[in-house]
Amino acid sequence: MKQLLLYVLVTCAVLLSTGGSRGQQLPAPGPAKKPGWWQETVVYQLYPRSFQDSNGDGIGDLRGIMARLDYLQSLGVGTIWLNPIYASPNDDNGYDISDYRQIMPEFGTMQDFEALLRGMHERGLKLVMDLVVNHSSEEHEWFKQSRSSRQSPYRNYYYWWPAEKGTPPARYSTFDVSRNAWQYDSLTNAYYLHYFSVKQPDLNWNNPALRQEVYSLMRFWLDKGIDGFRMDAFQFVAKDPTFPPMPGLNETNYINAYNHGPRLHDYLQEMNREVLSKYNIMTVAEGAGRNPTEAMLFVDPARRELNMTYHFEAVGVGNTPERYQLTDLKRVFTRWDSAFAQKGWQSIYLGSHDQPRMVSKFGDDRPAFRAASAKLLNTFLLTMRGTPYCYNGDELGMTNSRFASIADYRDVAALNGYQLVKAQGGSLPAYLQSLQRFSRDNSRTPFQWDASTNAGFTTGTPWINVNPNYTPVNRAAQEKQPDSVLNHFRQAQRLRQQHRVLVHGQYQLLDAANPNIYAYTRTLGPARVLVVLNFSASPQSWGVPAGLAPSGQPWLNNYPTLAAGPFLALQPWQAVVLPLH
Ligand code: TEU
Ligand code: CA
Repeated sequence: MKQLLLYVLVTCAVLLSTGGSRGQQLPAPGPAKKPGWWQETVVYQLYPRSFQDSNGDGIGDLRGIMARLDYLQSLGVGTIWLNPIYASPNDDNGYDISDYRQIMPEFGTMQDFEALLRGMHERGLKLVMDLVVNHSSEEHEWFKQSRSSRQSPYRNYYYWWPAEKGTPPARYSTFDVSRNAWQYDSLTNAYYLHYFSVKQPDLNWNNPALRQEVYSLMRFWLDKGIDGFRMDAFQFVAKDPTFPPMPGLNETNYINAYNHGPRLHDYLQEMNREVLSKYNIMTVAEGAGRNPTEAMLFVDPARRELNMTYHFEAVGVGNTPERYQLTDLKRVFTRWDSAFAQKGWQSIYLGSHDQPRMVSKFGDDRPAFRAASAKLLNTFLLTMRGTPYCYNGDELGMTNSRFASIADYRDVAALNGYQLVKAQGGSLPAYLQSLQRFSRDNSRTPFQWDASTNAGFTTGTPWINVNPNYTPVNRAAQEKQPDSVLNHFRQAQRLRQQHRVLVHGQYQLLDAANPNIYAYTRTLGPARVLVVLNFSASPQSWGVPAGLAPSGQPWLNNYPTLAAGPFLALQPWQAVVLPLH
């Protein structure tokens, strides 16, 4: 099982030590400074391929998104992060880019993009684009040139190892069918490096010409008016071009080993000087740093690099064969919060296009508990310090798709993992079972708009099957129910906008050892709130600590009532936000 997990885990779940503060004694917040807009926004991550198809080809597109702008605005979120929409042969759903300045024809045209950006700005929504520059597609013109000859001016845009030097020192790849990150290319008798699939050759950041190309394409989009970048796999971009042997490197530790290569921060500081500092934008690096200390290097304002990062440790807590322990989740979130209490900023998320659905993993997606637990998780995301990220569909409590057959999967990670298990004579049924829990395709199924065919996503055949639970779980039904997951999300998000304490307030964990209840306070000057979350399917009684007397009605409650007193009697998955005296 452990071995199988490795094939399917699609996170950079860095294996972090468990040390660090338990957060009981937190330092006072730093001096008041005008916050950046990116601290006070809520980000909605939108997976364009699965959001809304406008022309019946079964693939979501920009005009589809445009048709849903009023819905996005109705959520109250401030920023939309679009997964890649650039030209791509789609080996890895757009994370393999063949032209950074073109829109993928399946998604639309540059005119469509410009209209979409205008439409968002008119509604007060900001737009953040994915920036995928650890690697390109093998179909990018740079790579075609690079591969054509050892003399090509583009040769050093990528990493090549001449075969006359022998086999290159071992490097592992995340998606490769044999896990080898070196691919032999007979045209020039050399190997090229690919940390991801064989069709995603790694770009050579040691080459200043390549870096200038990246800065130039960043300006291209920023000058169109976009509001920032989510920087894909950025912790991997820095590499020692001599590729020294890495003793002890293996299939489980390579992600850590590749993190934080030489000159990574030189590149970021250069990028900041040349590009980022010239715009009022949001920048977030994916997976940056193996621990909070390393992550701080990216976001310490004095270093002039990025605004925030997001780590994998919390989502990694749920990626275990057994169900996760709430105490682990609390420890991880608390440790990261305390590391950023004085300076820097972080992202808060539980789901993404690389993760299974948050309600299936951290909540309870059985019909009796799905809605309550989804509301609880949204309460959590929207009451933590940091910028919350809502992955599209999580505002409805969409669940894992749990496909039965490999033919239903589309993700290169799942398909190549299957080939690998097969080649090694492993158990394919066991692999399929693990995909039902961990595959990235669980969260990539079409958005569930209504109860019509294909959930209102397309009039054609969807590129990936719709989750069959779309008849009970869809947006149209939830619009009609005042207490739906959707309306609760809107309420929670409004609450965050109204109360700065929920954005900037100091976080203090309570009752750290409680295996069922996640409780914390947020404090900003005189403003103080208590958040109590019952992460279990059974009723729980929780004794309110002395000095934390709630005043008045809950600000937010996912049940109609709360039995309060010296003990809170919490219903299954009940989540309450209580103002304090
Ligand atoms: O992910 C990079 C990353 O390291 C992981 O979270 C990734 O899912 C895992 O290593 C692959 O199993 C980013 C994107 O979010 C992901 O969708 C892309 O597939 C990947 O980069 C390559 O571009
Ligand atoms: Ca389409």
